[in-house]
Amino acid sequence: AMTMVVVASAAAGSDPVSSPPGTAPALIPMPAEFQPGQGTFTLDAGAGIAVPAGDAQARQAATLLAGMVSRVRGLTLDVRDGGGGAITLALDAAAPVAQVEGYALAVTPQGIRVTARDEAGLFYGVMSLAQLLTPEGEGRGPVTVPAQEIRDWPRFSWRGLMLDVARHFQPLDSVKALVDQMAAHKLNRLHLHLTDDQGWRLEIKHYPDLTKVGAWRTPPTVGGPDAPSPRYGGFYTQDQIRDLVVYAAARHVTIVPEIDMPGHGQAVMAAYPKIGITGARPPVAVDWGVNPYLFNVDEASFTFIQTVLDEVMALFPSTYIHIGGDEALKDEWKSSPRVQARMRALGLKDENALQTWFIERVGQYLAAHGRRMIGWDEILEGGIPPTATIMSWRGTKGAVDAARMNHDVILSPAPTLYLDSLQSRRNDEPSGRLAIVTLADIYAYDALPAELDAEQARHVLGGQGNLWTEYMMTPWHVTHAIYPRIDALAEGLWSPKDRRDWRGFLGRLPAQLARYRHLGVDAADSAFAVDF
Ligand code: TNX
Repeated sequence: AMTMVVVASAAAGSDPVSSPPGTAPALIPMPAEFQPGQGTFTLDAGAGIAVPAGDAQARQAATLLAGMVSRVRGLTLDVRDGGGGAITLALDAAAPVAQVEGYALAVTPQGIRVTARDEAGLFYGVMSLAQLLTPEGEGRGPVTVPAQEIRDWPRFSWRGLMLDVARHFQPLDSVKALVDQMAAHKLNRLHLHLTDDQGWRLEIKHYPDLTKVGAWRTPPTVGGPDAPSPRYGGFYTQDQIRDLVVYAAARHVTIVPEIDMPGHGQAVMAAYPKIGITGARPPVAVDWGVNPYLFNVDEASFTFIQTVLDEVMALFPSTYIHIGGDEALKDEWKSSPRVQARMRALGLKDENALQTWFIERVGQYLAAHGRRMIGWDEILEGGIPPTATIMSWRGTKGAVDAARMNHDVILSPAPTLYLDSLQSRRNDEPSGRLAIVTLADIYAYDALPAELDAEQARHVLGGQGNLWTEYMMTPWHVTHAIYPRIDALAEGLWSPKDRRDWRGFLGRLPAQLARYRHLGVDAADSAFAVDF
């Protein structure tokens, strides 16, 4: 009878318990360590969150916590600069968790305390607390949390997501909403694929036609009363990017820009044909695939690239700048006498070697400005450019090879980490890449290739889910592709391997899905229309 009463009161939504006492907390991603304590703590409306006096970053974290708890549970918390509160955030060089980005979260009958040695750690402790305070159940009001201590830190430093804003432009507000959810999932790198054959999405002051011409194309459908306007596309102004970078930094997310070269450059050639090989002006591409247009390898082309990168570096503080390097068909280089002459003058044996030379020249330019270059694994084909960090998408071989050559690598293999893949065979599954990648597939993925030894494994920075948007015209479709698969991705990139537990993860998901409902995130229900 006792049990019945407890269950009934939780179902009625009053004072729910964030997880059964003594059991691991219902967090996604699962924390590294957990110790149950004695008793519980109940947080009531109006309770204070005390942040270190004058610490703007911690104050921001506390404000986000208060916002989430208010939206999901209707519980108002009061952020206090210095002083006391039921919740205390403390930055402390002697905090129990020494790992970078780590934190300790202690719940006692007297209150809740989050401590960390760095701001990112404090932020992630606060994000965990936001989940503890928004347990499963639709109730509003006070929350009871069992006494416990969580000690947590990330497995990988690069916990990424890529959004292709080139194939279909994605509005700034949707990008910010993604940043919010990445932060809540302890993901920390948003790679924006800003340029491709179908569009150039970043204002560049020196080359206004990149966005005046290159950001627009013929709409995907023509005719009918609902036909979109004849100019289809969009771009981010430099002011918008500055705003986004600050917004993301406050959530410990670094925006990593990608400017794709020497292939995927049709929108560049549409704006500035001289940067290409033939000098002819193509239209901005309206369909998908791998197109022939390549950047030239002459000095005018490098002046263009360097000038663009100067503006990119001024806008994006990220140490890493992605220069693409994928799917560059070499036919245009092969058939250009001037490119062939240059290749011979440089003593390069073929077009793959020329690509490596080209990429390395860009890498040197970035290095001279204190930045580091990332490229897709195709840049290995002519020998690895010395300054490159490799992001491998054609399986994991590129990453394994590069790590063995002492280069840093990031794993984002297709199809498993390709979020444009379908997630069910249900007949209302929105279109996507044909492979079916279920929640379970992503959950099972391990970003550390088993064939690397311990020394080589140190070069694995982490992993990344990639969302290409050939099929994703609307923010709704993007949202559908990302959620809830982002939960599986985040647990794989944050939690220790031995803490991963698929059934346990499924048990923790309903609370997350309820948060999505409250926050207006339209997660894919078809993710569950498969046999796990
Ligand atoms: C391959 S992954 C591409 C993209 C496509 C994607 C579709 C990579 C570096 N290149 O251009 O959008 O497949 O899934």
